[in-house]
Amino acid sequence: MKIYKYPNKNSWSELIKRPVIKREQLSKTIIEIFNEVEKKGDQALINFNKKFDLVEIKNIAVSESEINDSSNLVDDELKTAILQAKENITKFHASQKTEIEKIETAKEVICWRENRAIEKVGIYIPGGTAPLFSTVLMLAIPAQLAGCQEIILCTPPDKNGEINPAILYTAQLCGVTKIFKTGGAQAVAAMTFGTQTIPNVYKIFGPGNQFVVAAKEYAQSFGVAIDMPAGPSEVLVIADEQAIPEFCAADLLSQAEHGSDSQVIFISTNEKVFDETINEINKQIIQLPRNKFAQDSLKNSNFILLNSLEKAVELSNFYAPEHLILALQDFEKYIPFIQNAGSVFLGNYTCESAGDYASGTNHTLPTNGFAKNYSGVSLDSFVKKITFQYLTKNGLQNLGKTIEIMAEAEGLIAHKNAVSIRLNTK
Ligand code: HSO
Ligand code: ZN
Repeated sequence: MKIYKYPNKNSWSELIKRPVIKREQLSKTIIEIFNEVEKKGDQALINFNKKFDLVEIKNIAVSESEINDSSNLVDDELKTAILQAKENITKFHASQKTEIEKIETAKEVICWRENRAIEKVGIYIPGGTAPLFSTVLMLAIPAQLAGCQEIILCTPPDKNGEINPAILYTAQLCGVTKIFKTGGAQAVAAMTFGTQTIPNVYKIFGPGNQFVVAAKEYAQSFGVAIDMPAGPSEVLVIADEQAIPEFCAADLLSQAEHGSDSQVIFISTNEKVFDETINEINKQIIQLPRNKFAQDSLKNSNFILLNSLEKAVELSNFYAPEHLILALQDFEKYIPFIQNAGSVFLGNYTCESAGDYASGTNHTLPTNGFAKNYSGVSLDSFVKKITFQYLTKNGLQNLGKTIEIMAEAEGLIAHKNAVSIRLNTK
């Protein structure tokens, strides 16, 4: 970890640097994989399973019986926890529904917007070291609430050709319509073009490795939308004198254990809290099973002592963290000044894990500085908004002159005529 005590403002841009991401650009590999899937469909996916997942699979689609069996393989305590999380995530996302509001912008000129669900969406869930069934909740629940008709899920199989039962259980619980055993760039290609078994989709969601990220970027050139640009997960904690070092350390480590490239930033205005948090990290880290990831990620992480909370918030806005924890006495006072952050956790008892799993907010959030211009996933991510308008003859009479003058000034006489012909004006 790198420690900075009262750094000069000139050095701030150094402090907010993210670890350089090895960008697997739209490389030959991605293009080759897309070509192969477009040409050979399911057979290409079966071949890629052999090559990358070291497993031979006959049916890419997960069967009914595999889905039903998954319920017996998840223990009751975990099922209850998943159900509780589902309830809270559903409540929060359902509250994002908006009423249609018809606005009379001028007399008898009526405009409004209506939501339409994106008909077909795809969720990607990575394989690897942590089975992210919580991400299934975060993506499938709003998709179902929005009314998406087709919600498919792709995830790589393990060496026995199986998918973690908690992922299957959560997927069927949250209305995922079909699940497929395919991962990496080839899964993204399959959702982009469709294969004999996998339907194509209009928008792809979910985290993944560098290949998946590059594949999602490439998918956009075929008219498929994606949730947001991705980067490694990150947290920034701001702590004043009443913050509890044990809690701060635990929160920082909860982010660090995600992966070697995760980034954690700790800012404090109190030297005692600052030093004790660092000591606590060194104590807690040795107990963690994912100690190696946490150690690696801490190498990229910055611990910064500043002399005011105003400066701390300014630096945080500059960094634009995915997660921001305000371990502050007067956190309410600072809320209006938070300009760039994906999701904010207030006070000593609001750990990031609450939002990662079960409080109700979404954990698919903008990373890598994109909190400056992107929101996290919400109900809105699964809908499009269509505008409607209705003008009566009186309405057009009221607005006609304005339109005619503007059209003429742009030299677009056919536009002007569309009004004049209705109103018999010249
Ligand atoms: N912190 C991750 C989400 C997650 N945490 C999933 C645990 N499981 C990105 O927001
Ligand atoms: Zn997490």
